Amino acid sequence: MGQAKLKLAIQKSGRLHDDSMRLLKECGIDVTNGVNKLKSEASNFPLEVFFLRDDDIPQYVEDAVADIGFVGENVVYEKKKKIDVTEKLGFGKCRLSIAVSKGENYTGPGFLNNKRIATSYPVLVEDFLKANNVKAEIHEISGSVEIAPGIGLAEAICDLVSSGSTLFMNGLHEVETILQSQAVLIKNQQLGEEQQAILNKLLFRIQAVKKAKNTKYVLLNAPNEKLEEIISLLPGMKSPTVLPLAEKGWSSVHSVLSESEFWDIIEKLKAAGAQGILVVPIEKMII
Ligand code: PRT
Ligand code: ZN
Repeated sequence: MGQAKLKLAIQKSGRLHDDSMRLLKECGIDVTNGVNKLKSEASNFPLEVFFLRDDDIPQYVEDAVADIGFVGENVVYEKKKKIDVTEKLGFGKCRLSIAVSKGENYTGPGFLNNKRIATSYPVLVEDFLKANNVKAEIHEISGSVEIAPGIGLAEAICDLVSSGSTLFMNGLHEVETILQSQAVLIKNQQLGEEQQAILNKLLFRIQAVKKAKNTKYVLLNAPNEKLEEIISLLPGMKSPTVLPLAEKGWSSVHSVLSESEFWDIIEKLKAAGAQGILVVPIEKMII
């Protein structure tokens, strides 16, 4: 009997492919990605990777062809398959938004009454319309949704937006966000015990990588008479490390800061007399 393996489905090519492969690599999992390969086995982790179209991933996971998948929440919630969403992965961030021509005076969802909306997300748009008591006609199209108003096919569109430049270039403006989306890990609802154990190991690594991405390691020099004040500014994982410097009256202080509090705290540290502040990335973080 062979060793149990976890089967993971990721996007074959497209916006999520590279980040999915990078995440595996950051988790210390080596997967070769041959051109036109359907699947590949990790050399140092019990994982088999299937390369598929993103739209098909929820179905494959529901059917247990794959145990887990990396896919956008937009696809997960549009497809409404029987799968569980287990972990947000922090990449592939975008939003699903309604947009209308720049000249239109949009006053709220009621504007959409009796209008035509072009989209590749009919299910999510229908949910939005129902929740807002609006009756509109949904035109499902599979690509280049943003040109629909320009060619007279629809008065509004609903599509994914990240920078907003596609909408801008097509003379459209965003009026409602109906979903914030990022890549997530989905899993089959009847995962076997062995597969669940492998998934737990993978999740442990993913969480360590995600935590590290949001955190920085900070080293600074502090005059001893200011040490107490400087230490009180640092949250740290437990308490900061303090080491004496060769120069008398000075210490080196090491600590860990989250990305969000970073700028605020750095300014306060400087004001309190800290010098030679070094901020370095953390590769993995296990707490
Ligand atoms: O072949 P396959 O079916 O696998 O790929 P696909 O063509 O369906 O999907 P792909 O590779 O375009 O996108 C995969 C996933 O990436 C999506 O399901 C989202 O979860 C995520 N994602 C993140 C995006 C975007 N950002 C995004 N900006 N998907 C699409 N876009 C498109 C959008 O549709 C629009 O055309 O980019 C354009 C808008 O971008 P901005 O920057 O101009 O606003
Ligand atoms: Zn797709």
